[in-house]
Amino acid sequence: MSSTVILKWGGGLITRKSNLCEANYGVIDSLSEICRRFDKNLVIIHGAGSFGHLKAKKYRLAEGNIPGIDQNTGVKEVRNDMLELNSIVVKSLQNHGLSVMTYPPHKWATGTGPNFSGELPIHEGITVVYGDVVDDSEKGFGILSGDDLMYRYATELLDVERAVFAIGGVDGILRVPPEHAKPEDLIEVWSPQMEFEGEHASDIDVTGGIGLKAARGAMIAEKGVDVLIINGEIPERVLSAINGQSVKGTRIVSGNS
Ligand code: IP8
Repeated sequence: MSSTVILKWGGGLITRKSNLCEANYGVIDSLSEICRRFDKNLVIIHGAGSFGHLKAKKYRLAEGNIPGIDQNTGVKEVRNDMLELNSIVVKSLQNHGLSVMTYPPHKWATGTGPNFSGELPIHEGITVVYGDVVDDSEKGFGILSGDDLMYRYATELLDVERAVFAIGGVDGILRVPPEHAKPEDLIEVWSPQMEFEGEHASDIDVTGGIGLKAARGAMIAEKGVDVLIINGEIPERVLSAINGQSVKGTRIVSGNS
């Protein structure tokens, strides 16, 4: 049986983050092309970018049900927008000849954070899931981040070789915010004891930005799985990372290793 790589396609990588529901088709196709070039099983978990965060912020969906505010429209719209982004991703992979099955999380997962409930669906070939608006028994609904799905897939499937977070705009975790960063500010090996001034666009993002990826990455590394954060705009890096070859980026270690 071939092994499995868990790969995040960050929302800021596959969409234009500040323009509502604008996909970055060029990047999506280049990532699909990479996925054709090896024979491992793959779980692709894509983020939301401008198909999720802008409206989720507007309707305050991450806070759950707020009495007196009509959030139903927001829940429906964000679920539909995410289905649209998901179908762009799936079509691109299929156009590259890949066997893909997608499982919208609002149909099988409940609750938010790393301990959400639901049996992880899996397909022999490429499994696609994504950050979504899910039902929640206490809050009514909430936002389940793709980073929490990364944690669960990377630690619960039996044959996981590594987990790779491909993100947009940066080469990995930087010591300072990207606009001030020099090449030497890339942290090549990061553990939770190390501080960094990660940028979190909280005016746009309803989940945790790079900080959440680092935190979930450390939880994955703790279970003995290799974790990398890399720049997904450079397709060759994604290929090297998937194949376990040395690549520019940040390797996350648990701090106990
Ligand atoms: O971009 C967020 O998922 P993420 C999902 O993976 C929504 O954190 C709908 C905002």
